Amino acid sequence: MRLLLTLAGLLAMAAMLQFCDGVTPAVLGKVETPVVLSCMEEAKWLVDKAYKERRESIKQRLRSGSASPMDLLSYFKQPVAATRTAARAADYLHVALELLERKLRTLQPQPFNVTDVLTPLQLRLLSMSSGCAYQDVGMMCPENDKYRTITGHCNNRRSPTLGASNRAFARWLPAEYEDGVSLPFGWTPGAKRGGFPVPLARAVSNAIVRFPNEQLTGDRERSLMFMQWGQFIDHDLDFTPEPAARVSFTTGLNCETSCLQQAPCFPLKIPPNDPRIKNQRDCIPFFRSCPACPGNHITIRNQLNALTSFVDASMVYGSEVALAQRLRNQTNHLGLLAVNHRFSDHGRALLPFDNLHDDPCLLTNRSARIPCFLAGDTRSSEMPELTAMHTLFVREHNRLASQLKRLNPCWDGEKLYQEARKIVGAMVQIITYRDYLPLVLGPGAMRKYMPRYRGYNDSVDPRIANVFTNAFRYGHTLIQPFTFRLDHRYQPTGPSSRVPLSTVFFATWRVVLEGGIDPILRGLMATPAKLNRQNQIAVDEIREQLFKQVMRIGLDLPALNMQRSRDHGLPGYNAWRRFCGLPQPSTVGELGTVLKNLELARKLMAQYGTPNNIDIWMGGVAEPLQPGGRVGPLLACLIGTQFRQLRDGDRFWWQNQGVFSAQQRAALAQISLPRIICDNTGITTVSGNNIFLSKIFPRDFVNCSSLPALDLVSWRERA
Ligand code: XRV
Ligand code: BMA
Repeated sequence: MRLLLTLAGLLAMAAMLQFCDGVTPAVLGKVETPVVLSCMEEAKWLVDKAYKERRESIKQRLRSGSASPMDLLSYFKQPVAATRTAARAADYLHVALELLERKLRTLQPQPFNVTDVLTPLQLRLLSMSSGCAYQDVGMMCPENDKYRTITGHCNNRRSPTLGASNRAFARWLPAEYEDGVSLPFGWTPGAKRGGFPVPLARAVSNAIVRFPNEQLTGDRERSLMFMQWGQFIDHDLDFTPEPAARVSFTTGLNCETSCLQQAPCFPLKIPPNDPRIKNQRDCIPFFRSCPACPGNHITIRNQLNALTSFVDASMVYGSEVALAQRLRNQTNHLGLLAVNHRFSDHGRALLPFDNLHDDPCLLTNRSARIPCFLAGDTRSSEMPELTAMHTLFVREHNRLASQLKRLNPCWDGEKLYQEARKIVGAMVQIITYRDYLPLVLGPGAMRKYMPRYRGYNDSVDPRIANVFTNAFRYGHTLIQPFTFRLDHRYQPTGPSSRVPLSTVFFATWRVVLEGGIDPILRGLMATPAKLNRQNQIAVDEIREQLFKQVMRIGLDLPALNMQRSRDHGLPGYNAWRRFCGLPQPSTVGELGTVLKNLELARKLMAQYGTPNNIDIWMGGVAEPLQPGGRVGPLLACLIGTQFRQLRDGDRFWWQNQGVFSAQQRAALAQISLPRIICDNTGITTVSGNNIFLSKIFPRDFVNCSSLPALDLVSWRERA
């Protein structure tokens, strides 16, 4: 019904459009400004209506007890207010442009670019009326700031929004969309990419990623903690929000239950002879990431980073002021983070619970009634190993705040909080750059991409690149199919010592009721990571059964990675090889040489037809590993480049002049992740250095007493 009204409106407005003749379809003509503004009015009405209906319908179903797990997941996908505001402004703008384009298309069937039709003034008007422009005004940065802001604003004084939360990703290469501006490759059936058909992401996953899991190879030189640190710091760097209103704005279709492909849904189609999903009309649900507000004149779709880009422990403290406040203990002046009041872990703190009206964690064990945890990042309950890391760092913050209080009895709660937060941020930086990255990149790429630190450079862009959000998912190749839990002698803890991963997603009850975080941390230290081999890329627990307890169907994480890269308009394998100065294979033989594996090259060519089109995640993880590293040359370049920018473009980098005193830096250089575990758990025997390397108990393990504790004397302030 709505569509008909819209079409009637269209025809009326079409009369106002004048078209130029010309060879360039881009220069269609001028649209009257009132038409542009009426599209914005209509867009706002549609978007608000969709959000409202969504809320109502979930409330209704919650009341009647018929809400599906998917409803709940999507309802709480955007728990933070500024993310919602940023996403809705962009929604207004995109729907308005979509409406305008439809109007024009009825009169002009040839392909054209809607934004080329609008004058700069009209684009500006749209930007203002959507709320997008508002985000850029009134940013004053303090002159003498001792601490990072929660949102990352003002880290870069010349360009205060660089690295701030709820801003668009950086683009290192121009986006590539099927229609040039917004639609992902694979959207239109039969449409080609550079002359070749686009394979189904699930088909690529089936053909290249799938392997008999009994053959899984353990990594002799990496612990499972190496995998876990990757996810933990990824959640410090980026989170891409998805629409909260998961109904198509322009038609009212519900895309959770339906497999129709209509914005914002981009469900993964099922190929013939799928090993698991026999009904080819079924799909794997997929929600396109929220579009970001466009920058000045740039109207090609980009996506939002809800987090601060900096390595600043924002997964502990939050990336928005309101959340950061909620995470603090407000009842006293000790600078503490809030902890759980209902449960403790053998007397030690657990994360506070979130007060979601209803939440996915409850669905993993209906009788246990343990909700999701609240942390600085919304994904803290996704798996118990991740929850253990969040818990560890909240305890470390509170330990540091208490010690600082003892050294400086006059410090108030704010000072204690900020100083402890500053130390925790430095710890995350040190563990990441000293211990973790060298084992990701290997010594060669480490030298190349991470030369010695030479001070803050305000012309380095510290934003997360859109491609990094996909490239860093290389870590999925390290995931074991189980959560491992070990007792104080590093022995399995009985029946629940080795539980399949598919039964731990969102299972906070396993942390609260099955022994706390110590057995999990021991499991991470004393179990090898999975080794990424070219015929053993990712396990079926994440390829067939991801989130199956809380979704209507098990998800395929590798396939989602590929679909996501198309959703984000990321260029293909060879474009990124060129970006990195690496040779670009064009034939199966050349690809075989690059991959050092002709059979794999043949399989990839059978899927994609050309190396150009290989999705970045797939091409990246297919490459042979760097000597001493766990990624190939392409991912080493993308990951190395990103982390260098996060270091050199961070004014609060722990080694930058004036951030810490020389004595404080010397003390900080002694910290280690195993020592943090010693200080905050009941664990007394831990990995020696490097925690990401060692994994055989007792050979690679040491007593806590042999590891230096952080000496805080240089934090004592003279009165
Ligand atoms: C919530 C849970 C999001 C919002 F309020 C509660 C979640 N959530 N948790 C995990 C979503 C996920 C899935 C997910 C998305 C990830 N899990 N691990 N890394 C992830 N990255 C995502 N973007
Ligand atoms: C606060 C309050 C207090 C409690 C304190 C412990 O959040 O809940 O009741 O004593 O934590 O530090």
